[in-house]
Amino acid sequence: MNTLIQKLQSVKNSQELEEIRLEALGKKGIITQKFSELKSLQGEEKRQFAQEINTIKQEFESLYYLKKTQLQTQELQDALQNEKIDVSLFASRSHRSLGHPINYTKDRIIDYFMHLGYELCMGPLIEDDFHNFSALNLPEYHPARDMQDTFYFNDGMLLRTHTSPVQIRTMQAQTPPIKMICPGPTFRRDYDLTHTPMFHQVEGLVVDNGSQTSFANLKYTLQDFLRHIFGDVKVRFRSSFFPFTEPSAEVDISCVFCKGAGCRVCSNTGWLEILGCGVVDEYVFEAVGYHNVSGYAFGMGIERLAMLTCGVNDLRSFFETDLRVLEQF
Ligand code: 2NM
Repeated sequence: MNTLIQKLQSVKNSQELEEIRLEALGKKGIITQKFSELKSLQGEEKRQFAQEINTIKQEFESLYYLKKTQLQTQELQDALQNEKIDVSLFASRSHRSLGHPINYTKDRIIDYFMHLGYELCMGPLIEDDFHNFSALNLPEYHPARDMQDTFYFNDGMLLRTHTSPVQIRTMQAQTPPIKMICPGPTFRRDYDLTHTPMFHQVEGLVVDNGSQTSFANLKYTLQDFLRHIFGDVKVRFRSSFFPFTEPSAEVDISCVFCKGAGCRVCSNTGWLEILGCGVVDEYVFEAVGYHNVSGYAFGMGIERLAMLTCGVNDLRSFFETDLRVLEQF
């Protein structure tokens, strides 16, 4: 018994402790065996022996639990010491990334408008004719509705060709004032060097009661937005046409590569076309049941912005999931 206590006092780790516990209290342990000797004893002798071994057992157990706590505390301290991670160390360069350029660019656009209080809205990718076309003043004979450009399902539903249906849905569900942006994938039957059947858009919409919004508000917002994304660039508004806005404009920035001098990227014009915008046509407001309101909207393709800001010159490299390309971001 005394050797057990001695051993217990000099244990160095949990494993040794467990070995000694089994030596004493296991099935064939010394103390366990003493208890089985009780069977062969009687009366006063049995009582005394029982008392003796119970005392021994208690003595062993109390020392055992003391040791156990000490060792556990010690082992935890050791683990904390040895498994410490230096969080100030730099991670390996190859494992740091801004993410996919499309997402990175999308997030930068969203960030800008959310700071201005725009609500982030999303909607279905599979749309009906009303939300994707009719409500946007795209009449039945309009070329954009042609089978050439739109993916149709057998039941007349379609893959949205722009994110504008989200704005129609938001206007139907809310009342002015509205300030929203809707990012997301859009689909058109187009596939060549500069078009993929799936591409991404961000569109914005502002609606307020009466005539509280103006083209000047739109112009200021987009000018500030473009300088936020591209830095110190010139911005110009060119008169244009969209079925859902009047007046409409396309917005160019001075070429970020040649600074306006003329190069291959800007086809020697010195300008890059970045987005479309306009004052929302009264027809659209009628379609969603709005009266006596005014508003403006804008839309842009994320791929084009990503190509210009991330230095990507082939649209297809966004969709090939080639790690050698993606690792560069
Ligand atoms: C553009 C250009 C101009 C636009 C308009 C609307 C809506 F729903 F409010 F009528 N959504 N998006 C719009 C206007 C989009 O993208 C080039």
